[in-house]
Amino acid sequence: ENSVTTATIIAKAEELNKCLDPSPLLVGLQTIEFSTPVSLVTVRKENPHLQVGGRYKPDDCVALQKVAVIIPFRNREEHLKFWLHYLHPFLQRQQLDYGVFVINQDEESTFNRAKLMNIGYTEALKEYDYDCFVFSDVDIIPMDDRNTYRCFSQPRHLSVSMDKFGFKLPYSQYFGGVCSLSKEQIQKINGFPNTYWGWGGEDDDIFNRVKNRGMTISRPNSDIGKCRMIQHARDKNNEANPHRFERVAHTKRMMDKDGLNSLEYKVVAVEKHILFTKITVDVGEPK
Ligand code: UDH
Repeated sequence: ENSVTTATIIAKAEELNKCLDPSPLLVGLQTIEFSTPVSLVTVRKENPHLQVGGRYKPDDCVALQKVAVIIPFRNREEHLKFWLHYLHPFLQRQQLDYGVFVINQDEESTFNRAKLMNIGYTEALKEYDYDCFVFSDVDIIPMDDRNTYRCFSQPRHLSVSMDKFGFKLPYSQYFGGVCSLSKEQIQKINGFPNTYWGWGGEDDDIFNRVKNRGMTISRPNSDIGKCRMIQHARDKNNEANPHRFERVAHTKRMMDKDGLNSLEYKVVAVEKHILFTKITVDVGEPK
């Protein structure tokens, strides 16, 4: 009986001590630049309150959401340093309880962004009771911390106003770059497709999944949604996928059999760094 009372008191105290929405620590629009390289040593010094694995939670209030940030990755170390340098302070100003997961595709096989996102979701849930998942390309940095990296009542597109597209959406159904979905929203769409090898189409497939399940896309306005992309050349083993248009036309038929329920991969290594958890995975080859 005593323990029930204690649990109730803790729950009440947490309720009273919830972090404010919006966070009082926000600063708004900031300058983002990529001309001066940053080192991991510097980024660690900039972020003394991180716990191993790239974990953080505010110590004076209870965060509104537990967010796993998932980065599909291979061979972009320089971009990752900029990402960590800008995003750790950004996420802390937003007072989120968060963890950063770099999902690193092993070897030379054709890159598979959406499959890495499924793997990130699955592996993050093994570590902590995350209720929200933010999927971010490693080369996109938000400029305004009012663009909260959390989940909303509908799946959210966060990188709505990118410098490389003239601070506009390239097309109205665009869902690439950075997005957030709650655990429930991800389960509702059977996660993401595992069958998009190489560049392109998987983001449009995810948009179709969301639409086919009767959900809509939520977005910040184009001021708050401003972000910068680090310029780069096309990567090796991520050529444009020639099957992408045909696949995107068949999302409805495929989404119930291609996704979390058909996900297969092997974890090759898990590295717990201070700034992030790196999970190296074997995603297999296109069939
Ligand atoms: N990614 C990697 N490594 C790779 C390929 C992709 O980490 O080898 C990840 C990374 O998070 C990246 C994301 O997947 O941000 C999306 O891949 P992308 O950056 O290649 O896609 P994007 O549309 O660029 O940004 C396409 C090639 C642009 C060539 C333009 C030349 N001016």
